Amino acid sequence: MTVTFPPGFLWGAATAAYQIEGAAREDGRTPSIWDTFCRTPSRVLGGDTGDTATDHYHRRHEDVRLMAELGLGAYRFSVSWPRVQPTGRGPASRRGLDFYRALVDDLLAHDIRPVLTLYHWDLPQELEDAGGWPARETALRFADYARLVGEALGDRVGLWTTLNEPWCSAFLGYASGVHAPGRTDDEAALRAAHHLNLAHGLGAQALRAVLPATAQLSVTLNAGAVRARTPDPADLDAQRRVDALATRIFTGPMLHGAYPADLLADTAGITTWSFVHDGDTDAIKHPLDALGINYYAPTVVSAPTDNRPGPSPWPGSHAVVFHQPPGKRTAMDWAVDPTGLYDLLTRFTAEVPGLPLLVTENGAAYDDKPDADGAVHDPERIAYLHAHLEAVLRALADGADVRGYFLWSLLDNFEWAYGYSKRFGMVYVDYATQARTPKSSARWYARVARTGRLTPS
Ligand code: IFM
Repeated sequence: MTVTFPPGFLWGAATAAYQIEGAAREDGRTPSIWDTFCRTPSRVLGGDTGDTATDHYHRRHEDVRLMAELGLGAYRFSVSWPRVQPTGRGPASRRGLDFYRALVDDLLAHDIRPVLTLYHWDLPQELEDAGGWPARETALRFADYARLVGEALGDRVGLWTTLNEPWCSAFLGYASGVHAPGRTDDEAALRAAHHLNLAHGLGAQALRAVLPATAQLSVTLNAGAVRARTPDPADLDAQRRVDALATRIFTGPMLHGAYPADLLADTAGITTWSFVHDGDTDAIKHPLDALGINYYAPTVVSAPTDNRPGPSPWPGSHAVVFHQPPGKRTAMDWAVDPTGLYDLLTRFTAEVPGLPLLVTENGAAYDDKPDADGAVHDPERIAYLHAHLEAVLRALADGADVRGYFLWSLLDNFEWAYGYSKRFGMVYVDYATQARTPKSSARWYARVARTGRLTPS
């Protein structure tokens, strides 16, 4: 099997605004749902907030220099909606946009390709107060926001992503409530999923109208690599149900122009889907230039042996039981299993031939600590990345059209409900001093990116 990636393969790292920027109250930024959620007792471990995060807002230069030193060819970041359109409506904030203009200029000056995500979970609180993603209006607001950012940065950003992991926004945010805004209402979660889909379609349309013809549009999904625990038909049915809620609820309308019939049937006891208006699915199926896949671990399911009521991110999930796969785990307690990545890449190549794929996130949290000399050795992360890049190579060898790989994450950062307790970065951040120390995985990844070859650690 080849150990060399194709020429032009994009090597990058990814971050998200709320997880790294800090400067939560500067230059006119208003609270997002995550600012509010962090201030709600018991929602985020240790009461952590993104107020300061990794202070990237003030350390942008240093961080871009670090990326250049690590030889990254691309950087995937997200724009903070409440920073560039503070009330979620109306005109853009010049100061907010200036930050991203300067960031992109810095990246381009270092030959690093900017890959911009419009929405990585930080909905302006004012829009949540007006109904949030369960309200149709939010999708219209998103299209407006997309146009503002497109007009401001279209001359210098070539690859655009509408949404990051809409599954998390809809189901963790509105069904299980473990993410902002913390609601637990299955019907609202399904509405949210539809309005996120609509936001994607309308946002893509708005971007297309203002971007140069060469600009590329994409969306990033954390498509589930869902497996049945046994080949028993009841377990296979559990797999089908979860696949519908994890993946096909988004890929159905986005890639094929319709919601899957089995999803509509499975959720008939929760909603009539009357919030899907005529013409919505046509709008959602906007032509894309790439599909972003985020992958961390597979999901293993079986048919129920008992009922487990209570808030869950899977509406109707009493019909499914979730299992921990055997084997190694990361600090998130997620299984290390690269075959899930291979499965997703080959699945989408078969499902949507001709649509290029990007691995827009992949990585692992471990309990990294500096040694006595201040160095941070993370051999487990290197092993994780190595195994997953091998899976990408296998998928490429089997015909998958994978154009790039973005390591999650450039820096240790705010890991949502886990606060700062989980470290995903290839660069260690000392939160007391904000000092950045590349871990051994960063050196290893830099070598892979430079040579395009996978070498043993
Ligand atoms: O940190 C998150 C990121 O924001 C979205 N994808 C998964 C990562 C790890 O949990």
